[in-house]
Amino acid sequence: MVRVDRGLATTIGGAGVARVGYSGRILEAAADDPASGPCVGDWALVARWTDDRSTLEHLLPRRSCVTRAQSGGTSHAQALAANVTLAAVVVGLDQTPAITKIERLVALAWESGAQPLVLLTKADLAADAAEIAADVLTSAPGAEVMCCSCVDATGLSEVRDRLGDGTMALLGSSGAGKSSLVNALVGADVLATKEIRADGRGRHTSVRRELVVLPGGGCMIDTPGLRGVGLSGGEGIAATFADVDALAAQCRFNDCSHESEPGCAVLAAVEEGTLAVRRLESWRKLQREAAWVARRTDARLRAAELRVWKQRTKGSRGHPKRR
Ligand SMILES: Nc1nc2c(ncn2[C@@H]2O[C@H](COP(=O)(O)OP(=O)(O)O)[C@@H](O)[C@H]2O)c(=O)[nH]1
Ligand SMILES: [Mg+2]
Ligand SMILES: [Zn+2]
Repeated sequence: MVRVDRGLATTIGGAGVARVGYSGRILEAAADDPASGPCVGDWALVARWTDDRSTLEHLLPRRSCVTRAQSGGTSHAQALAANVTLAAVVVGLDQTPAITKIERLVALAWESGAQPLVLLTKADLAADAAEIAADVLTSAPGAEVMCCSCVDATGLSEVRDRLGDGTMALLGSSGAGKSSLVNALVGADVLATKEIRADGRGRHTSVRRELVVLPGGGCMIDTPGLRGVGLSGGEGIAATFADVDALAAQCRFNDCSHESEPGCAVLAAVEEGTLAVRRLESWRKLQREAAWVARRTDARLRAAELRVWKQRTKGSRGHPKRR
């Protein structure tokens, strides 16, 4: 599936590119849990009807999926890109990289089940790109960090090689250079890009997620600028902060809160200067947030169970209802 719009998806298959509608079952499942609805990168079974209409009947299980906790109101998650091999956090070096934002997106990338990668774009604008890359690596242990530029083509072939015939999702703020990178790898302007506004903030050019197949194999999934990325689980945070996690395992108390306990290895590392206070604070913040999302999700599941139970008891009063 290369594009998903309201009620319609664009697919590539044996018969080429097609616009397909959704079956009732797909719509029902998506209404129940939006994250299980059709997503760019999904593999799907499509039925072709005699009147030439096509409908998407079944989604194949995802091997990985970049998912964010829905921003605003609900605790429903939203699937951003399915079946990616690399989840790339794209950061433009036209500005000083915001490390806390990178940590958050890297945690999201870890949660996807794909290999996280930080792509520092616009390397032509930074005198010390390699130094920044080394710095970013300490904030994202286990992730890969690469630099590239669409202007002087630095690093583009390395990115191309790293992708191979896999699929890369591009995650990052609007204006980071995601669409430009896709165009540079394709060798043609297949996606619209926009000039940065005078205040340095990107304009939202991409409105939808889109999968682009590169000449020679491999796919790129461009996503619209991500604002307000909520994390839906704790595993991504643990992976992103593997260094802090390892320290926490050495604390004297199992339930150490790393606030003031004696024998706290985390606080000791801060004291020694081997762990940045900034990093400890951003770890705490993301953990609080994940705990909040987990509570909301629990509440939502309980409400759903209650609905099912009410329906069942209604059904047993002689009006059996088909689900
Ligand atoms: N100097 C420089 N500018 C770039 C590079 N890549 C993208 N840009 C510029 O950054 C702006 C935003 O790029 P765009 O690809 O639309 O960002 P997106 O919102 O992440 O898709 C555009 O003005 C691009 O010309 C690069 O490698 N070097
Ligand atoms: Mg774009
Ligand atoms: Zn501790």
